This record gives sequence, C-alpha cells and structure tokens, in this order.
Amino acid sequence: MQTVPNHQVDNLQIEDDRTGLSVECLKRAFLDNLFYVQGKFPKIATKNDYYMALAYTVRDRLLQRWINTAVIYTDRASRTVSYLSAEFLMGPHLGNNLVNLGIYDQVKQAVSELGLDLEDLLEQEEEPGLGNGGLGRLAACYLDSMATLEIPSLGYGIRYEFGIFDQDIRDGWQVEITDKWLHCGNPWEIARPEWAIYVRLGGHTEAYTDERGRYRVRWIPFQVIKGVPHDTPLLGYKTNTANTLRLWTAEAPESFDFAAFNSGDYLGAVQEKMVSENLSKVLYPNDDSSQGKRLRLAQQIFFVSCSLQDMIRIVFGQNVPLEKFHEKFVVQLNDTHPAIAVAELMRLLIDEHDMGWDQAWSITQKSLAYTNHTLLPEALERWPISLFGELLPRHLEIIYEINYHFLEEVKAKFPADSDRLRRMSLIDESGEKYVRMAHLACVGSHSINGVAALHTKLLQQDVLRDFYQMYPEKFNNKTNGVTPRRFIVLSNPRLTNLISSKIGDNWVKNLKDLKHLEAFVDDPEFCSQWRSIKSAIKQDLVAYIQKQNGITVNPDSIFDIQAKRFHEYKRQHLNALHIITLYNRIKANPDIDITPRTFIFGGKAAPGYYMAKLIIKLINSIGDVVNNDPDVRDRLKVVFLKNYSVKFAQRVYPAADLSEQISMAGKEASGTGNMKFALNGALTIGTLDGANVEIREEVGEENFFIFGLTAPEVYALKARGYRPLDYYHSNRELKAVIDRIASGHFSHGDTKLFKPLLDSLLYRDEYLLFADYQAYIDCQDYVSQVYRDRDRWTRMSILNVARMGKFSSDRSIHDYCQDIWNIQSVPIELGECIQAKE
Ligand code: GL2
Repeated sequence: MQTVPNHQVDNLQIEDDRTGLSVECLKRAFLDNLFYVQGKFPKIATKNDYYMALAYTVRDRLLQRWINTAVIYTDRASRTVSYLSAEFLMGPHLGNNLVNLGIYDQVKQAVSELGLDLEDLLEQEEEPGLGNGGLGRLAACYLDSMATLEIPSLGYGIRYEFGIFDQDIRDGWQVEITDKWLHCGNPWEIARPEWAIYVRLGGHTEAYTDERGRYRVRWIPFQVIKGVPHDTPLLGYKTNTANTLRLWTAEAPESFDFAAFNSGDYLGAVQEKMVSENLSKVLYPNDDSSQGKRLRLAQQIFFVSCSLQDMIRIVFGQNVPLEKFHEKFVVQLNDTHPAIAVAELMRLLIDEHDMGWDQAWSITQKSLAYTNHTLLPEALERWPISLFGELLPRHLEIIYEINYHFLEEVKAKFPADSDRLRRMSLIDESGEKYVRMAHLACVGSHSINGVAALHTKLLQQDVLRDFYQMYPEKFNNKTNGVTPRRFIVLSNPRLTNLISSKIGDNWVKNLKDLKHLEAFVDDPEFCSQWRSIKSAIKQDLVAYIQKQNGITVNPDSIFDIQAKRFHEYKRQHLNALHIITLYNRIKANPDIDITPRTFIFGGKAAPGYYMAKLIIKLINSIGDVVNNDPDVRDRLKVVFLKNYSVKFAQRVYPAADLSEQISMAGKEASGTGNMKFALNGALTIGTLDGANVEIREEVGEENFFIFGLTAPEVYALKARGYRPLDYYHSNRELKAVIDRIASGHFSHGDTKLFKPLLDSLLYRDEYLLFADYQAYIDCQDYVSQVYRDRDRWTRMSILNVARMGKFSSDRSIHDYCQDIWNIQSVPIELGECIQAKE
C-alpha cells in the first residue's frame, strides 16, 4: 500500500470519502459509488445498482480495518489459524457487516433519506451458497467468532462458480436449478492474481539421486492447474479485526495452448482451459455422504495444495524459517475433505523444500488438527486406490510410507494383533483397495475432535475406537456453537432490543450474560413484551407464507418448524406421521379439541437421494389434502417453504414456537439449527442426540420436550433384532397412519407413489421411526397441552434463551484456542499501520 503522509490521513477529505460513519457521509459515499463504480445516476439505477453502491460503501469501511489488520499480522508474524474447509456457507454479507461495523441504524437512515428502503436492498444480495448445511455454516460462524475474538485467521476454501442449487417445488417434487450467485458480480471479494499458485495432477513419479547422494522422487504431472485467490474481508463484531476468507478459483495456466492454436486446432486449444476451470465449477450437493468422484478428489487436492503453498509463501515472506511452519500456522481440517493435507504438506516439505522425512512428519503432525463431523458410515470418505494413484501418484507413495511407519507403531503398542492392523491401516484391503481419509487425518494430526459431547464419546467408543486406544491424548470434544451476531442481532432485531433494554448489550459478545434475563421471568410486563414480539414475528411469516405459498396460516397456532437438510436419519417423515395422526383424529371426530398447529418445513435433498426427495413429495402431498379438507377447519396447516438458505433461515428461526430436532439418537453429530431456534425462544422437541443433550442440560429438563430411544437403546434394539412390522400391527394409530398413506389418500388414489417409502419403513426402518413413534406422539400431545398455558410457555421460552450462553461460537472458538491451537488474540489499533510505516 502506498504510504500516506499523516497530515493527509487526518484530513477530513479522506475521512469523508472512504471511512466516515455519519449519515451525511454515508449518503455522499453511496452516491459517489453509484456514480463511479456502477456508472449510474438515480433516475436509471436498478435496485441492484443501489445494492452494489451500498455494498461498496460498506466495503470501503472494511478495507481500512482489513489493511490495518494485515499490516499488523505481517509485521508481527502473528501465529495464525488456517481453517481449511471445502464449504463456507457465509450467508449474505451486507447486513452482517452493518451489524459488525455498528452502523446498521445510520445506514438505514442514510438510504431512507435517499428514498430507499434498507430491507429492500438487503434482499437484493445473492447469498454465496458455498456449502450444503451445518458443516459449511459452522465454518462461517467460526470465522465470525475468530474475527470477533481478534484471533488471526485465514479461511481457505473453493470459490465455486455454482454453489448449492436453488430448489423449486413443482407438483410437490423438488426441482434443482443452478445457482448463479456471481451473475451480478461480487462486491465483497478482491481477486489476487499476483498470488496465483500452481497445482499438479496425474502423471507419474521418477526416483533419482540428488547431488548429495540422497534418494529423491520427482513428480512429472499430466496436468497443471492454476489457483487464483479471491479474498473477502471478514470483520469482527465491534473490533477493528478484519480477517480474510481466501477462496481459490481454478484456471488453466495459459489461456491458450499456442501450439494447438497455431496449428488451427482452436477448440483443442480451448479444451484445456475448460477442463481446468471445471475444477471450481460446482459444489457437490451431498450432505453427510461421499460418492468417491474423481472431480471431487481433484477439488480437494486443488484447494489444499493452493492453501498450503500459500502458507509457505507467507512463512517465507515473514522471514520465518520453514522449520517453524507449525509455530506460524495451525491448520484445522474441517472434516476429511481437506485431509489430503497430511500427504501434501509432507510432499511440499520433502520434495519441494528438501526436508528429511522425520522432521517433515513432526512439523506436519504439529501443524494439523482434525475435526470429525459425522457418525454416518456413508459419509466417511475413502478413495479407490486406482483413482487415487492415477490423480495423485506421489501422494499415494507418501501415504504408503506413512502407513508403514504407522503400522510399525501400532505393532509396537499392540503386539500380535493382526486384526487391529487390518482395521487401522490407512488402506482398506478388504475388497477393492481404498485410501481411508479419516485414518489419514487421525494419524497426521495432533488433535482429533468431535462436535458435541455425545458425538465425541461415540467416536471414541465406536467409529474411531482403535485410534482412541492408540492415541487417547489426541482426542477432545469441542461442542459446536453459532454466532449470536447473525442469528439474533441481525435476524431478530426486536428480540435483541428487548433483551438489551433489560440487561444491556454485553451479551452480544458474552452470550453467557443472557442468564441475567432470568431475573425478569416473573415480570408480567416483560413476559407480555416477549410474547408480543414472537407474535409480531409470526405475523411477518404468515404474510410471507401467504405470498409465497398462497396458504392462509393462523398466527395463534403453534409454529412447529423443521428446517434442515432432508435425510432419512433426520426423520422429517416421523414429523409427517404425526401430522397424519392428528389428521386421522380429526377425521374420526371432527369436533375434537386440538391445539391448532402450523407445520412448517424447509430444506433441500441431495439431487441423487431418491428417498429424501420422496419425503419432500409426501409432505407436500399431505399439505395439499390437509390444507384443503373442510373437516380440518384450519386447525392444521402444512407449509413447505422452498429454497431454504441462510438468508431464509434468518427469517424462519425467530418465528418458531417449536423446534423439531428428532434424529435417531446416535446419528446427528451435533446439529446447530437446534441452537439457533432455541436462541430465538423456540422450545425444542428432540431426541437425546448430538448437542440436544447439552442444550437440555443447560436449559433444564423441564424446559425441553424429550422423547425416544437413547443411543445405547438404539444399539441394543438393533442388536436384538428390530422388527418394525410388530409395531405396525400392535399400534392402532400408527397402523391407521401408514394405511392412510398406502390407500392413496394423499396421492389422488395412486397407491404406488409412496410404496418405496412405506416398504422401507415396514420392512427395514433403519432409523427406527416405528420404535419411536408412540413416544413422539405422546410428547407432541404434551407440547399441545403446555402451549395452551401461555404463561408457562412464555416462561419456558425466556428460560431457554437465558440459558443458551454456552452455544455461542465464541465459546467454541475460545476452547479451540486454548486446547488445540495455542493461540492468543492480537488486538488491532486503527491507524497503527500508517504510523508503523513512518
Ligand atoms: C455435519 C453434521 O451432520 C451436523 O450434525 C453438525 O452439526 C455439522 C457441524 O459440525 O456437521 N456433518 C456433515 O457432514 N454435515 C453436517 O451438517 N453436512
């Protein structure tokens, strides 16, 4: 950056143009950007022009902090967390930046004085949907917390041209539409072509002896891809720290193969460019499952190699010797998607930087830490050796060598236990050979953590048991958290204001302070304000549903919401069985007294996941019947809100009365939606799964609706031999529900449509819906009864919010810093960079 003399920095001109926060200054800057960046004037400007002008106005204010932060980190060579993640589900940036800069109200006023509505402009932002669900959103919450806690950090990932698909619903079925989030440009990022990095793929290796007589390996690749970083500043809440999200775009090293071009083969010349760019084209839309596709492995090595090489560039740039890589960087692997980092860092240190094996291994292990996010066997990544070796021949050799040393260690610790060697090997040799990425991550990291207490326990007892016995000291738990900035302050301003009017606003940074709300739980005025806020937010959602779905919803009904990815283990269909149970009761007795409910669903299914898509169809079909049956008399409504996203989630969480967290125990690693709902005053109906266990512990069991089998009970039942048909035959209401679906009642008489789903329940029921059915229905009946006592419900809601302090991502990040990263905060003073230069 060019040095600016001090007298000019203090000069009002600079303040006003780029950094000033007054309403007048914001207005001027906004019009300036409209003119100079968008090339428009108000009469012909589109809404998007206005959004862009505002985004640039806000970005200018971030840049001042971002550059200050970078200067200080560089000068001090600060220890830095690299968070490697194939997904970052950031959500819209504008609103969050306004909150974190503390200028939401000024900007609202500024645009309103220009005749515009801030909410309208916020709506305009295309969200970067670069993630599937919880795992990607967690990464985003963690970046927010790291900036807020002033922890130097870099988020590294892929800048997918197409993020998670847009979901439309046609005739009740999910239809996928490509997500063109970049079509109007992205005002938040800055491309850094000068820091491009080259990544090799394919080809073969050759052994040679170097000038010092050492055995070395040379990798002759088939293809080289160029990675171009695109940086987005991420500002902490009311701090000057702005960290960086660095996402890589794949390009061909040269735009044209000139040899092919000159020989007239134009298309052949462009071919390489197209093949290369494919790498960062699209996000794989599978949540919690892996399909072993070549392009996916290529994406993983691409972003991991770019990121590690970038870190090495930074290490050299800050005059840190490479032997101290692990002192400068700690690299957190967000699931196994970046686990190839173990082999890639070894390769970089040994082949490219001349280091010996032992030292390289020590640096690798000290640098890397691995977070596991799943207990589902289908999500544990493994790559067929043939595919792996073809794409990454050198990495395969390195993995074989790591495996050799590792199995020697296992033999030494557990002599004469060949079965253990087979189980723990980095290579699965039971049939076709595979590389096991979770094993690679465990062996190459100094820390292995789960994301909720129960999840970590189950990893230790089951999925990673051998590794726990081998390295007990590596294992630790870090219960997930969510950022209160986006998920209360931004998304629920009414609740935020009420809370702050009573206890001040410290809770935004210290979420445990919410406990001071408990003092008001018996204050009738406060309770009535609490209730009217929920009611007003529900009214907003009613209007939205009316507009989007054309369904009229009763705002006084229980807003019973299940919003998350569609997956059989999450059991949206158990929720559907409850709806039909109530419907059957009404059909049998139209005058029955039931508490009115609105069942709201949101979420996408992986495009190739047939059963999940059939569950979406079932819910929509139930809605079509129930919503239009005169017997129901508006006591039940079923609403499917299409295209669930972060933007949308922010609208939905605040409106919920009841949060559905009903996965089969032992399957949901943590869940984070459960936290966002409870933080907004919803009560939870849930199983003892994932973080539900800890949420219940915190809010008190009397304020949580628990039901169903526990994880050990699930295992025991399965071990005994589970027979869903027995439940079907012995439970009258359950049988009536299944029969109602089978009869074609929800499918215009078509008895085949839902047969695959019914058969899967009647003859397998892998996720034990039938076993949990009665407990669920009983619990829901209890919910309906409690809801009628409005004072009691309000009290429970307040206590839920007051006791959610543990689930701030600030707490999670604080724990990572202490137990895994060994890193301290680096406060940023504004202006220091300029003074430091003088
Ligand atoms: C997940 C888990 O399924 C979910 O329970 C957890 O809260 C998040 C974040 O830790 O990670 N694992 C996974 O693969 N996805 C998740 O959401 N997609």
